[in-house]
Amino acid sequence: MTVAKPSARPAQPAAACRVCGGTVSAFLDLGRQPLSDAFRKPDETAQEFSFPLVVGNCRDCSMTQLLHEVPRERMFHAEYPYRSSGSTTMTAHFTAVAERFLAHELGGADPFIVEIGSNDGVMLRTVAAAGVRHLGVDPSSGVGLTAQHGGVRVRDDFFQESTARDIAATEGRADVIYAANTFCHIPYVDSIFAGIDALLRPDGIFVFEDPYIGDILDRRSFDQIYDEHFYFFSATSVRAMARNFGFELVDVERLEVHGGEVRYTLARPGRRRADARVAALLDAEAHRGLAGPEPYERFAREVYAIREDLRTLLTGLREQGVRVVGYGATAKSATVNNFCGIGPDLVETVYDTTPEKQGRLTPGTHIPVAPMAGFRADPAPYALLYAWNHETEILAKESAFREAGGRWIRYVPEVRVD
Ligand code: JHZ
Ligand code: SAH
Ligand code: ZN
Repeated sequence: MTVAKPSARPAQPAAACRVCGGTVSAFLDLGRQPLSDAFRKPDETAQEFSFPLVVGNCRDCSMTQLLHEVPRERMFHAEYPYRSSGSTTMTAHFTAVAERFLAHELGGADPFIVEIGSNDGVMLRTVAAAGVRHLGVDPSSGVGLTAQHGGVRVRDDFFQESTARDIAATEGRADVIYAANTFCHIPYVDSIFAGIDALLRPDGIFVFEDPYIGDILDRRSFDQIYDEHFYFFSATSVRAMARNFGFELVDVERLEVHGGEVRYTLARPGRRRADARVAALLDAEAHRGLAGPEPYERFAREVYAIREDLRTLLTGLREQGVRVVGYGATAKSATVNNFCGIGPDLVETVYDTTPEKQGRLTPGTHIPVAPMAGFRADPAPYALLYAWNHETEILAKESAFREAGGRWIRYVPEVRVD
């Protein structure tokens, strides 16, 4: 399998910023990549879709973003396989989010919560159980059906200005609009903000949580970069974006989930007092130079070193005839496998609990995905932990693997075996 040269300059060095129209300067080219959540059946022979995965940073508003956009219908559709409830940690996280909204954010007589990207209903089912008016908006109708079975109301649609206007006209305005791991997936922010403006009550809040660029740089988690993740937010870039569209950043909370995220709260100007955490994070970002090119260029060098080390480790094990399997067929793993050239010759099987991924092949490099039972029934001496963001949960339930002499391979923040 061929891999791009470490010295490769991005095929396209610059593009126009999707937020401010300024100049996005590329800092890392991860090569041509498949759709990260397109797990094909073994007998599907049609040419796989691929696109150039290049990431850059806007010189003007400092928003980190992809240079190429994948059409949204290719990614999010009836067969979209990701299920938010596949992790008990994430399920507990979203139950707590819902409980907080229910306890603190619902002022009026007939409160209304809207979620963008409600997936299988992991957050809204707690709201539904409390009997509070709500609506999830999600174009992936397969996961939406699961949400509906859990008592959640879902509109099978992409959220955008027209959707928001229609909801406001038929159901009234919302107290809270929430989006977890979804806003960073949507390039067309102008339409999103116009929709938020149409749908949010005057004192309402727009809350979103997404991977934090500061953590991605610190943890070298280059696998957060894939088709679905269009933006990589910081307090600096989110504040500039919010201002540009008539909103104010009033809170930021660091979260440990998914390898480090920030929850941002936006309100209409003057409606909420900004928490001191906003200024503190802005200061910290200025201090570490997040607006300049240096941290991104260093990150790109570190990512090439990880690829080198991971390939050396895996090819060495193959030469010794040692078996390696993968744990968690994550969307993130598409970037790792395709950037590092990891196919079934280096990782024989990837185990995953998601029925919609099992019996299929990983995108691009075609490693078979199998049900988790096989991980225990036919243990390999090495397991590559693709779902490293769920490490605490996974290591707790897989303690037998380590006790039997099995070893975990990690690739962020560096390649490590233990
Ligand atoms: P996980 C997806 O990313 C795509 P992925 C998306 N773009 C995004 O931002 C995040 O989700 C939110 C499996 N698993 O959460 C389930 C086990 O097999 O890291 C999943 O297939 N056993 C919307 O896919 C995968 O691993 C387990 O014990 O990178 C985890 O995927 C656990 C905990 C998970 O997100
Ligand atoms: N909020 C969940 C789901 C994240 S998966 C969680 O944090 O785990 C991202 C979801 O966003 C998918 O279900 C996808 O179908 C949905 N999505 C993508 N683009 C969207 C858009 N424009 N409007 C609404 N939902 C969208
Ligand atoms: Zn910009």
